[in-house]
Amino acid sequence: MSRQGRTHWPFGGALLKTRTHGVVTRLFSGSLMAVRKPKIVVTRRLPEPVETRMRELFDVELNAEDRPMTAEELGEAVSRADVLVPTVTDRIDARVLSRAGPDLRLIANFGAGVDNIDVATANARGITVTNTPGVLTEDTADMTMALILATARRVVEGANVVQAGEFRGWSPTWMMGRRIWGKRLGIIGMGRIGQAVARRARAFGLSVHYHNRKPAPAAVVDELQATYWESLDQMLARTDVISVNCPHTPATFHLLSARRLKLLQPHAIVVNTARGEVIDESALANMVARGEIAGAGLDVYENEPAINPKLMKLPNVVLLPHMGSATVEARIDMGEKVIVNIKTFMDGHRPPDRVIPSML
Ligand code: 8YV
Repeated sequence: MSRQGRTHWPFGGALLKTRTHGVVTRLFSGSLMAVRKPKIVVTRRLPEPVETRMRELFDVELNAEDRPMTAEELGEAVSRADVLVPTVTDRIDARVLSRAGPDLRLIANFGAGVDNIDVATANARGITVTNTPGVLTEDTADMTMALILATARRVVEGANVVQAGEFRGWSPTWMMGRRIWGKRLGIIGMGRIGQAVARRARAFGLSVHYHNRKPAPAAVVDELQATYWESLDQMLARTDVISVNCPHTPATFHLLSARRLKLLQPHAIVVNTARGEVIDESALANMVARGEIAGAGLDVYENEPAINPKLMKLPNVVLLPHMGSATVEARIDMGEKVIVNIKTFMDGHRPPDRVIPSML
């Protein structure tokens, strides 16, 4: 759709157009006559310092109630905003985007994953999309290790026994889990988070194996002593712990399909802190229930917040409520990134975290 005749935004020096309605924004040879603060709609509650800064910088609509918006409300939001700040809980699909108003030029996602946004449709409508990579890497990797340890060593099961007042004393054969030291970790997706998981895993005595679209840079391979498996099938059959760390894209949907899960050894455990859609959740639940896979540690689910009821009944799974990046530090840094992306875009520059279709 042509954007001619629309307010041109970001504001780019001499190229600026004058708005004929509302607040006038115009620069002449760098001199500011009047600046309209951009209208930002934020779909969820963000950490307080982030909201405070947004209030100072922008004409911002915040969501004090923190209630996820309906598709209808998202449609209304894009029809009146210059910038939308959504999160993983908002589905910004072609239908929502069809209601985008003439001023919507940027979707600054609060989150690294952008599978909640139809980026191709947004771009085709002249809307830039940004995300927040890099600042949640270490925390998500920590949570991955926490799930590996908790699943292999039955941490939640043990804690539940104590909390229920059922600890009757030590026994040589009680609460035995599986050692992780000396085992093989198979990482699916060797991006920032995959590498951060590998670094931690090495310190825990695991050897690092990975499957990726292409081999990691030589320096990374050297540092992590990582073995590349071009064939995911072969890696699955030869590793003890599988960690999903790739984004959800059309190519990775059900990458761990029922067929591939069957390649795992029965003592293997599967951990996922990336996106639920990468695993066939129902097949995983059935196989763990039948003892064909030893256990699973999951932070994400195919149909969040719904979780396959079968999984909820199994003692050898650890289930977390999508909290991989839930540290005060990461969430403030993510907000800071959103602000930098918006500000840079407004200033007429390419925002640092622009998502381009070839990344997906
Ligand atoms: C975020 C995440 O909490 O950034 C991501 O991709 O999965 C999470 O850690 C969430 O996406 C926020 O929108």
